[in-house]
Amino acid sequence: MTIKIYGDAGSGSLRRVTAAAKIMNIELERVNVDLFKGESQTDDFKSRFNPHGLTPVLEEGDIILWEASAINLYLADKMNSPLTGTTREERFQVLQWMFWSGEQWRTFTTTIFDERVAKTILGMPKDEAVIKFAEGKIRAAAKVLDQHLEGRKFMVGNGLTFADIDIAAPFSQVDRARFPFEEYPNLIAWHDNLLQSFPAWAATKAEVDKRMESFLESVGVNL
Ligand SMILES: N[C@@H](CCC(=O)N[C@@H](CS)C(=O)NCC(=O)O)C(=O)O
Repeated sequence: MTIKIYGDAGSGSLRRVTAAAKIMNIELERVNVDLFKGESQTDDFKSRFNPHGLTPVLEEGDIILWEASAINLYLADKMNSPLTGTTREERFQVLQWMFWSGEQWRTFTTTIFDERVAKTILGMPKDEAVIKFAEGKIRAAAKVLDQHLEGRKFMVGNGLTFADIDIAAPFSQVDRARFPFEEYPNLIAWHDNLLQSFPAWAATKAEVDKRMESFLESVGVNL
């Protein structure tokens, strides 16, 4: 059965799914949802796909699923993929980092993306106090990641898992949103290794960059 994935090529959340699907050799039918035109915020999209108006969304037959991590676990379950970890202990460590990255990591990188990128596009003033608060949270989390990644190539075990993909996701927008990642050398080295070792991670980065840069240029926004 065809697996459709709805999302915008500029989205780091969609990228988590498209990269993982490539790595698992799963073919997805992409359905473009232009987030800059608000296409996920229509009543039709919300009632058919995701009441929160967020992407990515997976559709396979009668199954509709949102949240990139849940979509990835659904896809991995079909393939018995090692992206979920290779032992029972690893599988729970992968889940630990996936849940953590949603609440303690991407929440704050998304806040900075909204302040520095989305608000600039919308012509709204940035809130420097919010940026400062979110950067503090990111630095505290990045310090822990940096220590964890000392001498490691992967977040869990000896291979790529969803822990890496979920934590690496904010690197999709780092050039535009300027998260303070450069202060953490092990974090940078770990991400450089992901880009070099997994062509799907590099190819999907190029896709996000192309979409974001061409949109920003089309509306004359210089961040
Ligand atoms: N926690 C969600 C985040 C989804 C999300 O924030 N998606 C953004 C794109 S990266 C979106 O669709 N935004 C549309 C909007 O805000 O209108 C996930 O991991 O899938």
